[in-house]
Amino acid sequence: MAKQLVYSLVLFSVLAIFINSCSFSYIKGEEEASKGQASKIEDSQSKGMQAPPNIIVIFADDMGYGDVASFGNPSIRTPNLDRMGIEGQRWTQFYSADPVCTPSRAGLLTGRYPIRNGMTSKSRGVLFPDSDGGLPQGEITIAEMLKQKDYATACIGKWHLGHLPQHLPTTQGFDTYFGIPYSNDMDFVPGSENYRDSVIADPNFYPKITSYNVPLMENTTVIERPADQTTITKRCTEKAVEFITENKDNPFFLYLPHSMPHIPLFANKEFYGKSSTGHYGDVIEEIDWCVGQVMNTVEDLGIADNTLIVFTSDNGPWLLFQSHGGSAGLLRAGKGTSFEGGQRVPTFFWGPGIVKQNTVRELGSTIDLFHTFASLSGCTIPNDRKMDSYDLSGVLKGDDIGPRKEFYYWAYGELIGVRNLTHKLMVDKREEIVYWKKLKEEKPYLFNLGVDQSEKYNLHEKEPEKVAEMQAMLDRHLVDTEDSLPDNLASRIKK
Ligand SMILES: [Ca+2]
Repeated sequence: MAKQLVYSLVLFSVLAIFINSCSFSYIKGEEEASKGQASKIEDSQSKGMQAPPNIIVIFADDMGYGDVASFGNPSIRTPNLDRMGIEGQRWTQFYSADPVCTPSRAGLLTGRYPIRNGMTSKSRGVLFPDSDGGLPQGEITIAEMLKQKDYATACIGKWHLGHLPQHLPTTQGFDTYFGIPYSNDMDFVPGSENYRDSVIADPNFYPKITSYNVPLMENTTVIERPADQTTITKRCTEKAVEFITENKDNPFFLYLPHSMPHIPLFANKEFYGKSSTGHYGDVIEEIDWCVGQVMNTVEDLGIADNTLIVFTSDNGPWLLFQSHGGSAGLLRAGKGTSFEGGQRVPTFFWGPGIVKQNTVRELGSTIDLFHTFASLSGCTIPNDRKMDSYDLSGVLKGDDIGPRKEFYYWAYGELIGVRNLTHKLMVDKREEIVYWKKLKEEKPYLFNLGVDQSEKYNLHEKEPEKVAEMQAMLDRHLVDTEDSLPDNLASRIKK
């Protein structure tokens, strides 16, 4: 018995020494790793690694794929946008998150399909002045994400994610806000001229500012009503230049969503009547001027090497307004539809120290800006929710091929279609111009976008296996979005 006790004690001591030495070496390993990390940080500091990059997103409203010279427009002059593509990257297969304003913006800012945050609806396409909803506070925007690295943040332009105080940009991570809180055609004054009828009667029709009683806001205060829309692009540009200049010494995020070229079209007097393509051309040329002002400012301040500028559009052209509605170029249909013209948008990335010159034919989406900016800035993306965002930074730097291999087309709270690298399946049909009218054809469309960019040839009958494969993708995505937030667009302010 005593022998057994001594034996057990010896065994216990040996075991204890062994365990102790293991944990010691484990702790030592950790210490060495942390020493290594510290020396890496010191190395990067001594090598003068750059601070997180400044990020600027210029977001047009209803600007089509075919409205930029380097995307094929033969008449509109867009030298600054074209320069972004020549020196940086022009993306030919880049998608807005949705074919209409509000959901598109929700997708861009949160890195999630708008269905996930309840920002697409079967009953109302977008938010209106009588809406009481907005982007839920629980959503994390790019501006909030970048606060991990103390970015200064500003939203300058059209918000359209809720105009009530509890939904304004200043509640969603933006330090400051200047612009109009919803679309520039809202608050229509009864008795004013009907825009569409007027344009059809006379393409040179010029609207009155007073026909739209839209407020102009600074932070949470209305400073002008109706907003003088003839100077809206100019004033937003001036505010943008001011913000960039004030923050040249610290990382900043500027979100610059112009309210143009959404109708009613207004251009500043320096641009009005100056293009060869009517009011629409005037407006695009003014937006291009804005792009030039922003690029010149970062160059003049000496911060171009650590600044990324992105230009894209929230959805395709509003074809309902004919010559005031822009062009999707070779793509089919426009705003409101899930054809390519509705969501494939002209997109550029520019930043001499970040972006490697290229024409990029990979898939990308405004939804991917979230993850891309997180990666470039060293911020983390949320891990407590489903994200749909891909990191495009490797493509921007010229190191990687595109990580996005599929894109889902949502509209009006419904899943309309999906594309992969070559094919696209659309299971819901709507009229191409009057896009809110559903068509009663039962057979879906299958297009091979690899060879048929204009979606002319329906392969549904010819390729049933491909239809089944892509239908399975839609089915899986529907299951994956079953836990989405409820509709945040439908409810109205009670009167
Ligand atoms: Ca829009």
